[in-house]
Amino acid sequence: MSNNLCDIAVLGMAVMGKNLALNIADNDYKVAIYNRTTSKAIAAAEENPEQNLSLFVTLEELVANLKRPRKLLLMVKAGAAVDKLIESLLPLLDEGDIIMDGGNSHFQDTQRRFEELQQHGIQYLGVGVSGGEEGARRGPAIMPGGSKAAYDAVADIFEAISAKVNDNEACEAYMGSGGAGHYVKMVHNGIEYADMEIIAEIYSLLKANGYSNLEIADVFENWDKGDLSSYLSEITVDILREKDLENPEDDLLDDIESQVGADYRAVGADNESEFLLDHILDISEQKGTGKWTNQEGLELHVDLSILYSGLNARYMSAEKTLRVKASEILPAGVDAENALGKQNIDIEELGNAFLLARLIAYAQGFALYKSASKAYGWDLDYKSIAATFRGGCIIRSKLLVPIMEAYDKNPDLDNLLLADNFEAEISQGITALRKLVSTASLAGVAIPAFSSALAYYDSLRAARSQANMISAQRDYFGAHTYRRTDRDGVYHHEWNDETAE
Ligand code: NBP
Repeated sequence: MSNNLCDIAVLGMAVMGKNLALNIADNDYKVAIYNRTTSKAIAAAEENPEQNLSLFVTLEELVANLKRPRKLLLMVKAGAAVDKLIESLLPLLDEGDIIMDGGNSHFQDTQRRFEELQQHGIQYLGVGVSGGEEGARRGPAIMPGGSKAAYDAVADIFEAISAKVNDNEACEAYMGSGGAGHYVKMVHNGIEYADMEIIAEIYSLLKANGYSNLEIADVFENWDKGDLSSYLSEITVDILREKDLENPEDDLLDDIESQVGADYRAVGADNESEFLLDHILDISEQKGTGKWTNQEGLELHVDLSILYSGLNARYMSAEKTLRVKASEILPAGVDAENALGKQNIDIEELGNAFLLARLIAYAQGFALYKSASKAYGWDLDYKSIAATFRGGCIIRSKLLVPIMEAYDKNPDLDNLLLADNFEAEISQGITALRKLVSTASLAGVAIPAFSSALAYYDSLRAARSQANMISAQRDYFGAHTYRRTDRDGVYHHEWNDETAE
């Protein structure tokens, strides 16, 4: 009888759950599948008859058909659905059974569930999974956190299904206790927002300076052969070369029309273009993990300006009608004739600025890891995080290899930019970054991620900052006190007898 029991259950047969279940089954595990709406689970099983999938209609049947300790991977919508499903499962499980949440849950929810389930003797893992549908099916990056004993019990499955790099190195690793896994995944997404924005800004700047879509694709393709190689650059090349669809889906267009108004939709677009990209509305959506990352930056006092630029750019993009209106009112204040043109762009320098901006985005993300590790007592392993990102996930890039090396040399590095193996990237990139920010500024093209990268860099290298003025102002209007450079202690100065408060 026990030979027929399943190794693991996957609950939730939407895009991610179905593809992960198939991936696990590919690796010779017997997978029990379940979906609240049974028809979707039936469809998943019928579409894949050759796979090692066993469908169960009720949670009772599902649980009864699992090997012990039972292993249940929840792949349902993040939020209330996870709590509801755990609540339904709890009476059916025994001490030592393992629940894993592979969705994009907020790390604090994961921490709470981890602690609550510990009281019931249930082992809990919050599992960050990156790579979208294709990653789930062929090999995602996996970032589990929570019970270490539970991780040890499922590590062989994660290792088998994860993306592999080099000579079969698995892109998965235990990240730490409680919500550590979901935290690592959350910040991954924050870095993803930044990297996407950096690429979009290069596209926008090149386009404004007269480059065609195909020329921009060639630029990214050439960069991708060297140190700038990354998944996001690769897909950018494909996107730039994609021709327009012959039959746009009318129902989708109607939906967008109700958001922004038909008159505004195509303003600024090249309506004659043969390329799909030129017909895509310039409003980008977001699902929340980028926002959570930035909220954590605020909470833990970490400068995430490039990551925040990526998020803000999406918020600003949603203001389409306002932007169209403002474009007619606000002067650019530039001599457009001189400011724009291919002669203003040096592609090699642009590539150097790109690499440095990407490095600074990683530096900000990893600075958040460092603060979080201390604040939440996780003992995060930064080298292992970088290693996990090398395959399967959206931010996989060649730059992760020197990042790993930097943390290998010094696991407690203060800031990635201070690692000596980035001296070349920094010395080649910094002047290029300055020129890029000036060129874009003189052309009136917004490149907030690059501008933030430069401001972060210069703020970081300022041995004496402007904060003495802020402290003086605070003491002036609010008697908030200040410290001195020449002696210890806290001081207040009577700046002006008429000062209120
Ligand atoms: P969705 O996030 O769209 O969730 C749909 C699934 O949740 C369906 O199976 C649905 O069942 C189930 N569900 C809901 Br909604 N409420 C439920 C409840 N109360 N009890 C039981 N099941 C419930 O699915 P997804 O896009 O596959 O993503 C799954 C998770 O993975 C999410 O947390 C997502 O953020 C994360 N993720 C997604 C991606 C991606 O590229 N899509 C990448 C990485 C991570 P039903 O069929 O009965 O409605």
